[in-house]
Amino acid sequence: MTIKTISTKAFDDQKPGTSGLRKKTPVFMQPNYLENFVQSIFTAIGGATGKTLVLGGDGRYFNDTAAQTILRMAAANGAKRVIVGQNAVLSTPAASHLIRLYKTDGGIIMSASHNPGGPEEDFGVKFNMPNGGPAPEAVTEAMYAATKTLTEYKTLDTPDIDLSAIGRVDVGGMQVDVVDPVADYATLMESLFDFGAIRAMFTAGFTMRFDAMCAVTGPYAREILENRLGAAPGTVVNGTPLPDFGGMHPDPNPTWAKALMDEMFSPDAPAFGAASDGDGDRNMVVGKGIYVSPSDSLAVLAANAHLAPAYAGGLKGVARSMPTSAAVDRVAEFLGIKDYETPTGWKFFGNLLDEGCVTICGEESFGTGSDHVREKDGLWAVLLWLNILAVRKESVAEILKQHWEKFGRNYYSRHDFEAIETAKADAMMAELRGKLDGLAGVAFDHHLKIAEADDFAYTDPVDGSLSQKQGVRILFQDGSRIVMRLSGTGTEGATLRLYLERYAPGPEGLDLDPQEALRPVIEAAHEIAGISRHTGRKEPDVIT
Ligand code: G16
Repeated sequence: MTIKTISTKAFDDQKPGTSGLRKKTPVFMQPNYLENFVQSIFTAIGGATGKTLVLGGDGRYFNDTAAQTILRMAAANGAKRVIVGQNAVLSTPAASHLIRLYKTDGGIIMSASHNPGGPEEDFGVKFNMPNGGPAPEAVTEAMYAATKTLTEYKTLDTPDIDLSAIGRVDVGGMQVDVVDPVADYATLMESLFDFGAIRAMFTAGFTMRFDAMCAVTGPYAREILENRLGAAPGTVVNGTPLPDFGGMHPDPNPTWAKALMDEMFSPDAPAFGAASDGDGDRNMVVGKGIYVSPSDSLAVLAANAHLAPAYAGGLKGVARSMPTSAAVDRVAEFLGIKDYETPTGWKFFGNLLDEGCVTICGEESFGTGSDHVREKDGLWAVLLWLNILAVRKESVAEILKQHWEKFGRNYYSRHDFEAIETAKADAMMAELRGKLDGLAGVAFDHHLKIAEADDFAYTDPVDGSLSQKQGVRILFQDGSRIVMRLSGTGTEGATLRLYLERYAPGPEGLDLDPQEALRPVIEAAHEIAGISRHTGRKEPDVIT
């Protein structure tokens, strides 16, 4: 086994987005593309020499080949040990847990999350820090800087490593530990929740459906829900991970998890439904005949978390991304705990969790999690819901109804306009930013009047770092809100995300259709931003 130093040329498009570097798979498969980025990760973290890392991915196409490349490079760069999931598979929350459990120097996760997988679809790579969380902006900027000046990378001349068998192998002096991807994570979940109460609920006939969308969560969900908690065999569907996710778009929302939605709105729906995404960090929750928006799910979880053993002592605080609805703010106010508003991206929660400022975090993009790891965690959210249902012995619909009666309802929706020509999307955002200063006082139909408008900037309360241009906010006098930003996870053109919110204090008007309740806000957004004038689009591609 000899270390080889390979000459390479820098690529100019390796700037990490909201969550690592995501590109079309053929882009990642170009000679040296993955290698350049991995070498740049090592540069950004001060080299790999003597380090212990975790490695795993969501099993999508190219996951296995990329894992071999990364292991060779880690060995050639002097890493001491790599803990890798069997067959190079780990869900993102499980990887975060392993990084923390084994006190490693971080980990590399191969995933493009909720984006489709396959030879012509998407692939991605991100680095998580020793705290288990996604690299903060300062580190991703350092990676990007390294990609621009890179001239060579190191690799090891060695055959493929057998990652199918659990155990230890030596690769050029580096220890490779192949571990069961599920075991440690399942044990962690068992330590957080009242498995006895949930098991008793299933024994008493409680029914649920979990759609793993042919992605990484299948084996985790089968082990935890069916084996450990006694849910009926077949509760988990699409439970076998496939390299192309069986052609599914593993994004758990009403559009892409349509089969689950149809089942949950059918006459013989189970009591509870959930879906997870490509790498297992997102979740969608549905009750019998009722969809739970991610922002509402966060609020309900925060209000009821004390019913689960891990959170029985109360929450230190909560955090949500700026575009997420303010529903959780009302819960925080009621509980008398602090509530933080961060930019989009789980990485912004890391410092707050590490400093013990918050216990639970969430995002409108189907992400919820707690301080048990430093990633959002799809199955965790499902288990917390199950724990709450087991204790309250009420349906999802009853719990939501009571929540809205107590706190009022933040009607909320996100409209996505996908694959817009980048130049057109940029022009629209530039025009919008240019007129923000003059928007206060502008009035629309239905008594909507703008109170203020700005471009969200965030100063991290822990390390003082400043993140600017994180999304345009238009705030109305009645508490309604429009947020617009371009996605940082897409791989094709630009995706405009339009976030819409309106608060209904109740007791009247709590059970409207969200799109109807939001109509005046939607119309105002189109008028202000000129979406169809700029993009030619009138209707969104996805509504969540
Ligand atoms: C990632 C981030 C999330 C973020 C989401 C949407 O999720 O981890 O924090 O909310 O992207 O980002 P954007 O609106 O920029 O597309 P995931 O599940 O893709 O890793």
